[in-house]
Amino acid sequence: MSKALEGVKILDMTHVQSGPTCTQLLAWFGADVLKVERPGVGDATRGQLQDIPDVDSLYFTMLNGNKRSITLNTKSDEGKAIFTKLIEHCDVMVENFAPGALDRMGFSWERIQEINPRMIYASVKGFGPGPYEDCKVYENVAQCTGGAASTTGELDGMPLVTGAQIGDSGTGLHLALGIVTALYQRNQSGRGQRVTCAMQDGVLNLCRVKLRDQQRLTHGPLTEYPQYPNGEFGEAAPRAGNASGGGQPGWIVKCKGWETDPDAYIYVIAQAAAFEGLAKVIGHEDWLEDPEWNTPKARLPKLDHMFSEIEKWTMTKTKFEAMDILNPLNVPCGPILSMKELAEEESLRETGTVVEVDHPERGKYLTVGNPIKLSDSPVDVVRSPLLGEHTDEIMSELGYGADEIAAAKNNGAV
Ligand code: CAO
Repeated sequence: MSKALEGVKILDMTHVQSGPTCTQLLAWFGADVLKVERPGVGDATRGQLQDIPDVDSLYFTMLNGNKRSITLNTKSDEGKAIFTKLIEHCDVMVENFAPGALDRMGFSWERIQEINPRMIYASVKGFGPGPYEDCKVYENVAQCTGGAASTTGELDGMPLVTGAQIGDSGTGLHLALGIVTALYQRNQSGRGQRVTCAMQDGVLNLCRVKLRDQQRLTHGPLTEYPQYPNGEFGEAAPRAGNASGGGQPGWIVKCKGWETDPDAYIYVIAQAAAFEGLAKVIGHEDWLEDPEWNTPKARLPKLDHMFSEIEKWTMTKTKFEAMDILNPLNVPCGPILSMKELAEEESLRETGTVVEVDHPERGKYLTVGNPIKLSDSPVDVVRSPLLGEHTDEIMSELGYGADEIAAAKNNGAV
């Protein structure tokens, strides 16, 4: 069966996380991704957080599957000539260098268009045009500058970053959408275009509901926040602990074993439609007749007490038992699953969301496969390439003969 992006060639100049997540997704959809890396060095993540000495790290291998690697010094004259050929040869170029790095190499957007007017040139930067446009940015900086940190954390605690890589992988996802959209438009226009995603913008997009709340705040307190009605609201949308934020009261409560297992918790949403079943199962049938409890409005000022009563019940069950009992009652809930549990979860293996691949130097490792499932475009998750593994192969596809490849190696261009 063919794949959705078969025939699309990607010149992948990305490194670290944000760019590589984008190009890995495109590779899973069938694009031929040529990862360009500095000779002898490669993507810095190959050597970061190494768990096995001198073997490509999981940081690298889990972000660079299904790609081919060519080493190329794009700052040498010979390297620039080869790079120019790559620009002619490819449909899309993706990069996430510090601002201005490609211009400094001599490849401005204007120059790229001269070489290949059909080229789609996609970039991730920390910030869009404005006061911070020249700054280098990593994940947590984006979480802080995009609004996630100020709205995450305990009510009276400091701002918190989240383990979900919304700055890097989130922006990579945004960029991938921009690229396929530009490819679609190119079918009609015949022209390439510039696609840019700023990490600050990507995080803010994912925090859209918090900007919603910021504006609601000017019209009165946010009644679904735990600060209401007993606490105080300041001028900005506050942190809300584990409150659900969607107008349905929700919280994380302890389950059996919480004293020793840091993940023995479950998230429970006490929405009105399922309240009767929930009240009965936790032994609070009395709430159903009591005007102090039997409407969402009456419960709102005492959600703390309500969740502590729910918790008394969940503490008598494991998180999975609680899930099995609450789900048939239509109570939305979810156990706090650890990475260990997710890695071992059979159903995720069956859907290809968690995949085991074999690497010639590290052996078997787990990776997260493609979370986006297309019925007509199957995904085969393939291990990441070794540094420069496909240099010869790609050079010959560009038309270089064996002697020219050997010469390029001798002078350090590849
Ligand atoms: N041949 C020759 N030179 C190369 C090369 C190659 N194949 N590949 C990269 N280089 C050069 C670049 O041209 C750059 O040189 P100059 O500084 O002379 O222009 C240099 O290597 C380093 O690139 P960099 O500045 O991007 O790398 P860094 O480690 O200093 O910064 C990062 C890393 C991520 C902070 C920065 O790239 C950045 O801000 N990127 C945009 C935002 C982003 O994607 N951040 C997410 C990263 S994941 O958390």
